[in-house]
Amino acid sequence: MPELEDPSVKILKLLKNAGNKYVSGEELSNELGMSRTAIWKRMDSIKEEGFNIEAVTKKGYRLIVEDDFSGINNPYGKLAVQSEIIGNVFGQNLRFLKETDSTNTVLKKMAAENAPEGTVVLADIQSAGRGRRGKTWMSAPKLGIWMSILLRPNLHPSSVQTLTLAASVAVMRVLEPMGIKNLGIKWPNDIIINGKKVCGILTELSAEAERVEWVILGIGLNVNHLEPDFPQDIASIATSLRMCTNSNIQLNRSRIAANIINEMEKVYQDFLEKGSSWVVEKWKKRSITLGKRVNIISQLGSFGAEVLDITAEGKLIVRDDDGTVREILSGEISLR
Ligand code: BTX
Repeated sequence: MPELEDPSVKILKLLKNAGNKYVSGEELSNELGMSRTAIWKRMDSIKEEGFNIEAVTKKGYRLIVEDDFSGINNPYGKLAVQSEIIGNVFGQNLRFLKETDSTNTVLKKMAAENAPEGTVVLADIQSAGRGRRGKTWMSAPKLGIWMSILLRPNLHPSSVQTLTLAASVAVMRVLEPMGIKNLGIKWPNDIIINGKKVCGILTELSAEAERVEWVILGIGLNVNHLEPDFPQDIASIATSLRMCTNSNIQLNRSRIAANIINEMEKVYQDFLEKGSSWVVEKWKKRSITLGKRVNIISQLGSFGAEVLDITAEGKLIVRDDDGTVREILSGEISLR
């Protein structure tokens, strides 16, 4: 069951909706069914997160919003993210950590303690971000979105790869309206801009033989990095949204994170209703891998091949240089 909406989130939503106008204490008190003193106390938690709220006698409260898409006056925190959530499930239970080792590790523990579907963990600083197969995910402090989402689908473990594809489709839907050129998905889960990785997805699961217990989608998105913010060894292969939008101001991580949570809820619902083939179709439209000649490192070894298609389970169908057609479940590919 989703948790009840935090009154501070509701207040923040009402203030945001009012734009630059004042909302009276009475109006807030009626909307929330709380006393005016209780409302006044809630304002502190909102201010603590970095929001600038003006209180004027006889007029009420007003949220002072600076430039809409700049990060400077757009705090990054639990209330900031939750006030942009539109669905009923994903992100209702949200833990925002100033600092942690890995959001996936935190959420795994919560999953074992019965956290509900749609639980989200976000961290501003992630000291030990993990990639696939023991690799490291560089999580520059305070610059990216380091987020994990918990799912409890009633699925066979073999369908989980499709959820990874679904997550990359959800992230793409958030980035597409930002006007970024040369944006696409590289199999299975890298989001690439101009040949460089902007987002990686790490899917972890716990399952019995026939049924999944939980799936964690770990999403790492480089947002406000400038080139020097990447360590030397990945600077040539990594990029950020800010670098690709040529923005001289910081992008609003709270809104982008919430948009991803919102899109993930929609894509997940569609996947459950319409099935894997629906996700795969959406994924294919955005793929930069299909039809390409690639080098593959997989459980079948390293070889060159041409990518023919992808199955409903998310396996890549390739024709190797000897002409043999093979299916690859997991691995690394690089475009030739
Ligand atoms: P991956 O195995 O596909 O990618 C890891 C590889 O990507 C690294 O070996 C390195 O070459 C490159 N890389 C490392 N950091 C970055 C970066 N910031 N930007 C671009 N390229 C990079 C991808 O694994 C899965 C990443 C998931 C990260 C999220 S963050 C929230 C959650 N918590 C956690 O510990 N992991 C996930």
